[in-house]
Amino acid sequence: MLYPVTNRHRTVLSLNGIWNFQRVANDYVPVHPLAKPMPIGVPASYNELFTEAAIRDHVGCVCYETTVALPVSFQSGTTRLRIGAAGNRAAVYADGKLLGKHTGGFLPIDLEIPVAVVTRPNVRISVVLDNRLDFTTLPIGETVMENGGEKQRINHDFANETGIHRDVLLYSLPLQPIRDITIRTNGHEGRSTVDYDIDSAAEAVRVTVCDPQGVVVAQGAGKSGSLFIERPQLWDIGQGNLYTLHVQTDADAYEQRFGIRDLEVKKDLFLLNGKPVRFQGFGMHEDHVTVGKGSFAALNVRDFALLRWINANSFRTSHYPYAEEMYDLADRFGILVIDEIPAVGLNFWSPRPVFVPGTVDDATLATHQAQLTELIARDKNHPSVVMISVANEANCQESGATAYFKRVFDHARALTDLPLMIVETVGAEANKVAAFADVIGLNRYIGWYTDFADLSVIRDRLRAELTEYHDRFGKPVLLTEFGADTIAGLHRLPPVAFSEEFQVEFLREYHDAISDLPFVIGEHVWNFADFLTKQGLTRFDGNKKGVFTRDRQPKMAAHWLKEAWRER
Ligand code: BDP
Repeated sequence: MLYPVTNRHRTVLSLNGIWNFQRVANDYVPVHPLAKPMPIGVPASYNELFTEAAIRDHVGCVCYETTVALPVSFQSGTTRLRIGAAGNRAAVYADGKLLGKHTGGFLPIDLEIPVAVVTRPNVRISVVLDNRLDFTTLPIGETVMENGGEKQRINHDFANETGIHRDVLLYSLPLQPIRDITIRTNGHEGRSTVDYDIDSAAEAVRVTVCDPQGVVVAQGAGKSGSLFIERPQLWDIGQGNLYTLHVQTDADAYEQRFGIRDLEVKKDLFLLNGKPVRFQGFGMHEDHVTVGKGSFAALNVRDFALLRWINANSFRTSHYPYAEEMYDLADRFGILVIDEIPAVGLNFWSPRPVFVPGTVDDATLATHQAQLTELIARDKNHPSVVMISVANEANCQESGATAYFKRVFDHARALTDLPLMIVETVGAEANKVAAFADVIGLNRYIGWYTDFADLSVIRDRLRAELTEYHDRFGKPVLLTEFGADTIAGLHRLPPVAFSEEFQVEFLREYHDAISDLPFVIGEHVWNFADFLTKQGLTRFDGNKKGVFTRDRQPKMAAHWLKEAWRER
């Protein structure tokens, strides 16, 4: 699926801005315009925009609505509507008639608008969103009746914010469009191969490759083929060298960026262009004050400015695919991305096991596989995406997890050559799944959730647990999470838990403990920034493990990390 662009053959219209909004019944169909709408900003989560707790905590459906007059020029081809993400389930209507439905709040909804609709002078677009989670959604969750109303039982540590979270774009395609482009490269310094595959309605396809400076370096013809590039400028950490494949037919044109790089997991190492990578960075969240999970170019630029300032080289899109614009920036800056799908919360549903019929079963698996398919199709041409994470902290000790994850990994491997990771929390001995992965991610909170505030136990226990994973599975291990909640501005000497001083000591203990373990390929601090969660006794206005505050200002730990990561 190609990202919408404007060029001589294609036009994009943004529908971002003020829409109408209303909470609606769960069986609502927008036959008529909303009766009592209030204005709302798109994109953004609705939860933090208003003053009423009832809106913030609403469980069930809401409707977003806008009216658009389409230009006559849209009538000559195909018109599509694309919402970067909205969820958790979405149903999109034009003048009350269903255009299509989508499940999953973190991947695009892309629907064709019928000609009969495009030719009308005005079209009322309605987007009905349902935020209720169940065992067929990802993340999984439960909606239960409690105190006379529907309540969400969520099992992941970020707020289930809802809304139209990413850009809403109407775009036109020519009658014979280029539908998709797939590029695969291997990046050797002498000579590189660029294999391309183009799905085009028009037969005669011409391709040209320009190097990062815009100089033509290869040309070809046909819907698929291989091009050779001498002495390529490799895409690498901090080197966002981007080539462009210009695809041209008589009816359409598209410019697809790509990078030339080589990835390999070999024994204990993760190799990029033949060199071992030491990941240093964060698990992040798409989460900002007021706009919640809404994606904005300026906020994304700020996050990258901070990532670069702190000398991070990578991040994991915990716990769901991010807006595509984030990957574009990662491509440009040479930042490595571990692309995670929203398979989170598949754990701790005690006392009952999770991987059993009626809980996480074939219906969940179908969603899991479908989202992997959509994610890989969306992100396949981004050089920054170097690994796919298929789940976070699932109950991998359960016997039912083996068959489930075998099918998850088989599915992903059939679609991508990228290394696959699973992020674990269970101990190595009990783990029945990690053998399927190329890289094992391990989350650890020694000295926080266990042996609270005792820093002395971290070093030996962490080293032992990482070593056990390596000994048992013989794979590289990435420390994917470690962190301590920290209230910005709270200073204590000697350090106490929740103070900025404690966070520095805590992170330093982990950082030092792994520094000489050759099979540990890096560390991702939890979390880049403070973020909103559901309310809870252990959550003081959200999760405070950020090294930046929610409004992206540094805590002491950020200054320490900047120095620690400078040396490498
Ligand atoms: C880990 C989860 C992460 C949480 C973190 C925490 O993977 O989503 O936010 O714990 O408790 O288990 O801070």
